[in-house]
Amino acid sequence: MAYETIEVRVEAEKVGVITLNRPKALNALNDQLMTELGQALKAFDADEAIGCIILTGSEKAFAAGADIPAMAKYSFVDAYKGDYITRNWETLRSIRKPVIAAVAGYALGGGCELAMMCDFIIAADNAKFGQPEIKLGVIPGAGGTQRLPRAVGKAKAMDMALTGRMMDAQEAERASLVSRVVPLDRLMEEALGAALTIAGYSQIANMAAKESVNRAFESGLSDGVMFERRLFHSLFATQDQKEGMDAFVNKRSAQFSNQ
Ligand code: CO8
Repeated sequence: MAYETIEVRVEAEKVGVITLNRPKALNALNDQLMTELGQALKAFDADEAIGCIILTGSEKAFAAGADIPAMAKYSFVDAYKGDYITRNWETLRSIRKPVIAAVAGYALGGGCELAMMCDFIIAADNAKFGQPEIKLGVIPGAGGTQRLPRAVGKAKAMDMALTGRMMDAQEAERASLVSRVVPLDRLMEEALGAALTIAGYSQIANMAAKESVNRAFESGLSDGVMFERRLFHSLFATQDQKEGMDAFVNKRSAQFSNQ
């Protein structure tokens, strides 16, 4: 499919890479971009060959937020009834394969929220995260006030949401917003390495792991542990479990069939 605001490619026949591509607007997330991103994510999710997806931007900006000029004139009725700002944003949440955010430069407002909706974030050392919506007279609208405190705790989340200040990559790693920080010129290599590792595992186990970790944010400990246990038990019905354990026992590398 031909896209105008994103670029899509496949690496090593098993990793789908989506690059946000509105360089003149620092990858500001307008309706067209979010629609195209949703289409590309769904296509990779449905592609049997793809085991992991990377979402990235440019060296200067992952995304500088929702498109401010596009939403500046909206009334409440436009925003609420037309849903121009928020539609398509939930698509990322529905993707079952692992999605890694490879973030360089600015990840602000909706850009920070988009990164947090991915399964984990690998940051370049020039990455800057922030929820500066307060400066525009609004607040985060794609989960920032909910996901940020879950990632970094109340104090830093309040600090970010109320002052609008940016957090650099080192602070983001200390605060557990990102899983790793790497030099800018190694960002894609590192993200691809992680994605290839994941894509080499059973897609079913990957989906189950993702579902179960996400459950930790939706349930109490006992319910979450029970959810995990049921998924764990159910994986014994897969060929991949037989293959993975047989490979270990026989000291060979596993070849998963995603069955
Ligand atoms: N929207 C549209 N265009 C943008 C945006 C944006 N968010 N950010 C930057 N641009 C454009 C600039 O207007 C500029 O365009 P032009 O050259 O035509 O003037 C170009 O990108 C380059 O930007 P700057 O010249 O400002 O570059 P600097 O390096 O000087 O500054 C900054 C970079 C610090 C990133 C600065 O551009 C900035 O502060 N941008 C706005 C950041 C921001 O406030 N983001 C939050 C937006 S609101 C939001 O995201 C709400 C999310 C709600 C999601 C709801 C869905 C559910």
